[in-house]
Amino acid sequence: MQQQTAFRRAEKKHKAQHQLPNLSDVIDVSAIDASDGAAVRRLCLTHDMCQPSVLPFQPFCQDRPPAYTLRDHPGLIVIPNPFTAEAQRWIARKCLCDCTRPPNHTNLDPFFDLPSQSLFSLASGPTNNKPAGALTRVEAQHMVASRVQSDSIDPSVSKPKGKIYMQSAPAADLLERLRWCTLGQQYNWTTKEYDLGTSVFDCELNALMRSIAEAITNPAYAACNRSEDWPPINKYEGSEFVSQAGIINYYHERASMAGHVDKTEESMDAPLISLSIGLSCIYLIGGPTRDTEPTPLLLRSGDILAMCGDSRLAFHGVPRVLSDTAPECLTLPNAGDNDSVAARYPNWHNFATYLSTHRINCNARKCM
Ligand SMILES: O=C(O)CCC(=O)C(=O)O
Repeated sequence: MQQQTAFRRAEKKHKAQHQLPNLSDVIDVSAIDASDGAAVRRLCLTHDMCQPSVLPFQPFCQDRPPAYTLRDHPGLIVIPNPFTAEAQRWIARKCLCDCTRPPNHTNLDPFFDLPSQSLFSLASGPTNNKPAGALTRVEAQHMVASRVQSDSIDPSVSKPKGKIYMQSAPAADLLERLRWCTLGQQYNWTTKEYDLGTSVFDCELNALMRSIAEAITNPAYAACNRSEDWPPINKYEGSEFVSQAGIINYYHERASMAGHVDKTEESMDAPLISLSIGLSCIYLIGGPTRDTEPTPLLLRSGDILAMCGDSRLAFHGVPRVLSDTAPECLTLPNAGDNDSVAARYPNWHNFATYLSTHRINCNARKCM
């Protein structure tokens, strides 16, 4: 019998849904002492996290928040939640309202003709118990595999390829089936190429991603008295970063994402920048093959993870989402009612309900 790879073993260990999550070997960089541990080292950002001029609010709590890297995963940078509560809510609103609309693609597209209004507003609105078919009756032509695995996908959507089926579903049910949407250059999960056309990458989200790219340019290691040499972290000049493609992943509490490498982009020098919102998760970061022992990391709402240098081509995945871990700044029903963008995206209580039981990951890449 073929031996399981180290990555697969770690996935199985952390994924076991019948067990309570075991966080004993999961690294929580926020709990690391200010100097450093054996495997984690603190970084000093050498550039500020600046408010992009297109954003009407301050997204960051500090100019130079603490940042960390891992000895066994050169180039990985984790910044534990540097965002203001308003910024976290803004990212959630963007990911649920603006980004899921056509021409961006979602995993539901092969099955449902999604409306130009976002699925989230439709599901939250007064028509939310009307079958979406009334608005979005569609032809389900073939099954597109989602990389977010789920054991609760409605079997009625798994239709044989090539057949045409009509189906309709309430918008609220479809929202529960939303697994991903693609931004900018549209990624094709079948060919593994960016060959499905291009939509305009949300300019405000791009501005936020670029300000993060600038802040993580060439960070320094925080002073420490160990003589061991650690390699440079990220020499990429962040002012050149443009979000050309992105994926937003929507995880319900029992969802996971299998280990993979993101290697379609031509530009591997630029970091892949990834934001977490909502529930926490266990994230596995490995090496160039599945045989490298991965490190499990705890990612919380607001955390930034950047894959730079060698880690840009590392296997990674999300074996487990952790229930009941979303922060109150997201889950209190009126938390976002006075935000500067509240008029544009009203009724925070609907977002609060979704974020209490879901994790959103929003990532951006430069392709060329
Ligand atoms: O959800 C995450 O944090 C990881 C997402 C990811 O690996 C991807 O979209 O390629």
